[in-house]
Amino acid sequence: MSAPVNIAISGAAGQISYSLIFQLISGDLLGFEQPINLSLLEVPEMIGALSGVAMELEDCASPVLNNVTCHSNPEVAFKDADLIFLIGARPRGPGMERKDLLQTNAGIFSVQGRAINAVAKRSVKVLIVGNPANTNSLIARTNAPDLPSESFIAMSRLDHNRAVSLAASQCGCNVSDVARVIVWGNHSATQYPDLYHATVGGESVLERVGEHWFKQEFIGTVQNRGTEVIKTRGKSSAGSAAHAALEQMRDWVKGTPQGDWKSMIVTSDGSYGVEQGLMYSFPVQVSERGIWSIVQGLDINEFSAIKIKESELELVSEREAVSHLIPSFS
Ligand code: NAX
Repeated sequence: MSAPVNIAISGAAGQISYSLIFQLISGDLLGFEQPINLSLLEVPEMIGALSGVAMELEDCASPVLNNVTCHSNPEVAFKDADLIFLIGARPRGPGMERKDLLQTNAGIFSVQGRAINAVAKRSVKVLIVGNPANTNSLIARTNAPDLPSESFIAMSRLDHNRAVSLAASQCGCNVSDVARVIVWGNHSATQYPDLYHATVGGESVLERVGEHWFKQEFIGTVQNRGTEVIKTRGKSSAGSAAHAALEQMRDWVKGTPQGDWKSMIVTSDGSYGVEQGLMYSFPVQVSERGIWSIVQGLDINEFSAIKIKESELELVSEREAVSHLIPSFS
């Protein structure tokens, strides 16, 4: 067996982590042959509950799990981490707007960005899940100036999966037949799920589903899916979010499928006119060596250009609201 990979998780006693952690020790991220060390981070008042999760992990007797430790200090939790899931944040409850979350969560991610900068491996990969994910990842990234900006990405995979699932259902096909869906922008109601490049069995999805359904049904349904889950379940998405986090990290480590791309929130290099430095969801391909790049050269029509800009402007205003926590904008 190879040396264990160090995986750190913040918000480890929360509902998303409770689903994610058990997938990790089943080998779903790195394979059953790859041992892992889990370093779990929580706020001090949740350390008791977190110890209960650690007990359950031990009770799984998983050969994948080499070691599990619980922490309330990020500088200890992130020490020598290879992979980090930043999930810990205050979740959105019924009737709560994302803007209310912005200020509450911004402070957490500046502290954690500095801790990662100080103690994680220089090759660390950090996936931000906690909302507002784009702006939290901007704060974490800019507070880690000694690490490459490529080391920080945030999760739009749940939105991407929702879009793929809805498109497949409308086409009457399996999700594996649908490729090249894009979710642009912010993980918020301004996100733009785009089917103009999507294919089903190699043919245009839009030709199958029609532009009217795409514009009148599809976009709004994907944008509001998180809110609908909260209304229906009484809690925000957890199992699907954990599944998406695992898939996004796995694609980042092992590469995206040939001929397809996935939506990921990454640092903008100015592609498609999005302001450089913003954390924005783009179509992204990842090489087998784990290097991501934004897919270039896609035709953007006027309808898409307006939507892409709208989400960019929302992110600019989020950035302004937390500018005191951002050492630089690039
Ligand atoms: P929970 O409230 O169940 O768990 C969050 C956990 O984070 C709590 O146990 C809390 O004690 C802990 N925490 C808070 N501050 C912390 C800190 N400074 N350090 C370490 N731990 C800390 O929320 P859960 O449902 O697990 O959701 C977690 C986050 O994911 C929320 O911000 C939520 O909005 C976000 N989501 C993001 C999604 C995305 O697509 N990017 C989708 C799902 C989800 O809504």
